[in-house]
Amino acid sequence: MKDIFTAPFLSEMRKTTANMYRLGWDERNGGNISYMLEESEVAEYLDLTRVIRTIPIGFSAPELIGKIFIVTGTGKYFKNVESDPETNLGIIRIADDACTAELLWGYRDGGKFTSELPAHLMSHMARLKKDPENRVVMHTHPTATLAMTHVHELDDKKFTHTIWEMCTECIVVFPDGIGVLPWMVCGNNEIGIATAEKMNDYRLVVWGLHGIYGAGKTMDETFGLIETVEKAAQLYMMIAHLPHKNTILDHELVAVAEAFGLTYRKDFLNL
Ligand code: 2HA
Ligand code: ZN
Repeated sequence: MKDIFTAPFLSEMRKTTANMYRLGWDERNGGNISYMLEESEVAEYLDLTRVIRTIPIGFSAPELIGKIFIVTGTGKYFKNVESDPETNLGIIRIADDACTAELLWGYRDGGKFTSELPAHLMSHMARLKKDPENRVVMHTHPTATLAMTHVHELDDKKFTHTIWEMCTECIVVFPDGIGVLPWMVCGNNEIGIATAEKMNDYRLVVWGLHGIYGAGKTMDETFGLIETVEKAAQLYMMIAHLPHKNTILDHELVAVAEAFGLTYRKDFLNL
């Protein structure tokens, strides 16, 4: 059996959480990541018949029975994942009853997975229906994106349109747009269901006055989606209060989307 501290998926979690912390997106225990792993890759490092303990997940995830995830811990700080992954992360498998997580590694201090597990697993279920290769769900509190939710209408079309207008790359990176939820209480099944509903249409879901969710095939792709929204939101917060001399016009957004051969939300433009 190989040493789990050499596993590529563990080093991806360590590097990504450290990077996000340094960007100032994940203050204190803010943010959480779940990353679906192949059974065969985990079996190189862990005895999959050895369950440390079981933890109820509080809802039923039948489509995820047997699936294995590495997940950040509740109350844990992204700042500390790099130096102590075994306390701040856990590897869980969804048990045959669909409502229990079997802990295979981690949460060494008796902890458990993020309070946002419902939004994560429900989002995984929604995205896997659209893209069987989806692996990552990431939640974070990027500063400008959050600032923008204070001053911009919380509407899928209007929010996406403003972000697309900020820089040419945006429509190329997320031609499917951004879903936006109003302020809601976090950490429960209700916000999980609302997030997953948006994930039927989008890989990005903004939580008004809270943060953002991204979903993708790899850690890089998912991080890149959120990073691009955050860059555009930074631009918006720099220019929103200034007289606008130039913008990317809707027919120009069409030209970009068509030049790149994208399937995009044409209904989000005012043509
Ligand atoms: O885990 O970000 O939404 C802390 C949070 C809750
Ligand atoms: Zn949060």
